[in-house]
Amino acid sequence: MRALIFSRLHNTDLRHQPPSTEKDRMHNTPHSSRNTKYHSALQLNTAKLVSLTIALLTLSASMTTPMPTTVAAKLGDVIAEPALVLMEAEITKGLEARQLNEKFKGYQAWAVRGLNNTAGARCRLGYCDRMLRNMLKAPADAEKLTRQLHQALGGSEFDLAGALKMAAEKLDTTPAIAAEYRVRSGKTAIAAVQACLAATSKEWQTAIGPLSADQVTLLRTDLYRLSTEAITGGAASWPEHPTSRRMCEAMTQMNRPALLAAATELAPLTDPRMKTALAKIKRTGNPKIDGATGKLLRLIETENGKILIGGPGENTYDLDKLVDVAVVIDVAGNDTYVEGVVNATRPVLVVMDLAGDDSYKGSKPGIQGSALLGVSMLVDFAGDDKYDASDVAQGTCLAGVGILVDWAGTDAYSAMRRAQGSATGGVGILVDRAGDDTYHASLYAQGFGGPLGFGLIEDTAGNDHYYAGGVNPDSYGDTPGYAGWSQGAGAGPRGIANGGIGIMLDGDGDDVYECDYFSHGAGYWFTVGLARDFGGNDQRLGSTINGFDGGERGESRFLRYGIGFGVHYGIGLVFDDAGNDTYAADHAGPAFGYDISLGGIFDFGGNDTFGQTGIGQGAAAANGFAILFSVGGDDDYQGSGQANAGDGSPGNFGFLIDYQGNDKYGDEEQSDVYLERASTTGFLIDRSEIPKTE
Ligand SMILES: [Ca+2]
Ligand SMILES: [Ca+2]
Ligand SMILES: [Ca+2]
Ligand SMILES: [Ca+2]
Repeated sequence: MRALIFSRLHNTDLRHQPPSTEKDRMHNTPHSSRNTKYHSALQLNTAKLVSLTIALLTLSASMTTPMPTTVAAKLGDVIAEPALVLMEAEITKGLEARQLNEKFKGYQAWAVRGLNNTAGARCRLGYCDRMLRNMLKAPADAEKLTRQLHQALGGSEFDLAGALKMAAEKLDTTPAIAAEYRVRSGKTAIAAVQACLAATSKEWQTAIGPLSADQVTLLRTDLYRLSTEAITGGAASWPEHPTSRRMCEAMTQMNRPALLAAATELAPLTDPRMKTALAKIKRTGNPKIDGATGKLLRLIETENGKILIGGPGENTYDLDKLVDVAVVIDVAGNDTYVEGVVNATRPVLVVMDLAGDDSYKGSKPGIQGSALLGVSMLVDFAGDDKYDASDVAQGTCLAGVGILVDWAGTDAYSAMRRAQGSATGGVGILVDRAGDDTYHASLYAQGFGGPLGFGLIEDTAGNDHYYAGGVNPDSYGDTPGYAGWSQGAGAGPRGIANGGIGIMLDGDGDDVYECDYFSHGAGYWFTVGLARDFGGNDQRLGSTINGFDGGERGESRFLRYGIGFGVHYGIGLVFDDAGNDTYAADHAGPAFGYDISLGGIFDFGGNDTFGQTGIGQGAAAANGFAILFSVGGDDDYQGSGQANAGDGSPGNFGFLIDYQGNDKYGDEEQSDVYLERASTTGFLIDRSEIPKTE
């Protein structure tokens, strides 16, 4: 079966499809005038419509969740959840009305069969499996997960342990219980740091305990090389499949409860109360150590490495010269941190900077709260900071744990491949709680989940700018562009292993997203990718605009597979809770499903614009499922082909569902059309009101 899937996928690639799907569209109503829901209902005037109306009335009456009349929602927990209940019912009733229920069940059953026949595939995660088995329920499930993660990491009570608990569950393991420390003085804070370091070191040894010496060597020598360094093209898989598979098997064998516990044991160090207590530390003696410049306060020996505490002036820490230092705490000043990898002799590294505008720089893989076979955390509590790195950086892991928490300031993050909340074989998290920040990376970044990975970026506030792509040429001969694989993207290296979970969360602020192929609410190969923006007017611009270095692009601008798409057993979803937003992709998105996958966009308010595309806007192909759902506002659906889903077996299902507002569709206005047949199994449902609840 696995082999069958492979050959089928290769033979039905999108490149053989015409860029426009206009021809498949079947209009049942004239569009020359803007019609009210009831006016257009009269125009349809068919028996089917009567049954649909009855079905909807039944749906409205059966709703028990109250639907607020206003669609303004800042945190997403007001309207998102009940709106998705309505949406699911709308889809179900729509399928029923056209007697497509059995066909849709057949589609879902096909997916289940595919999953059953490949059960036990390398690095399969239960969460991805369940989402693919219940595609109709998947949006509601993802909405809840993203909301709860955002509340944990972006709420007033920062709760990293809570987020790690959710990550543990999604990685099919039991969550660890976070230790609690009462810290008031510098002394109790140092004791807590020491205890956290000891506990994490112990859990890490347990995590790699099941690995043979050969497996450890394999991961150390080949994991970065094959998963990252060698990826210079389209990036859908890794080279040297037999070796790559052995590495994925080794990551599977790691003790995952201990791996997650290693992360959880560090969570108390991200607490601002820890910062307050550590800031009270006074100088003892005149400590000196090779690799650190500037005045130092203390150097403490522990069984798990030294704890170095730097002073309030300017310091430079050459972290890889500080070979036996496991923890650096700097109380203030504008400091410079160079490199900082973990390795066999220093498997755990923690950097805590309490104040100042700091510079973090280096070029080795695995720095700035990132780990290649180990555990690393960077917490920066204040200041405008600059993070410059190359691969595997800024809250990223390759078989391990990588966490970066930045509490404040206008920060700039720049890296290349695997960065900014990117995880393979563990947990990779980047949290930035405030400021107008910029994120720049080329591949597998900004909330990326590879095999057995839970990768997450949470930016709580500020007007932020995200850039992902611009370096790797894409793998398609017929369209220009770059590979991106970022911004709430899950992906499995095809032919090697299933993908993980990639999540991008952004709270307040007007944000700009630039991304290249396979990005932004993106799912590819037995995986889940989620991107959610909770507030502000956001622009999803499509492909990156400038070249990676800021200069002119080599390739023309084009985004293929982007902004809420699933492909080859993938779930890729975008949620946006408020604001006037734009969604742009050139082909296979926005909101596109392809080959036993679900792609979707769920927008809960504002006047939104969905750019013209070759295929997208609730469109599906090669047996896919797509949903574009928008509540409130006057939306502009540019181009044609909305909700396009041609005939097929087991089937394509496309939905564009719009509630409220005066909306524009393509070059013809057809706002408030109650229901239109967009294509054989494509539904365009536009209601002037949110269905009433009783
Ligand atoms: Ca300092
Ligand atoms: Ca700082
Ligand atoms: Ca910031
Ligand atoms: Ca928005």
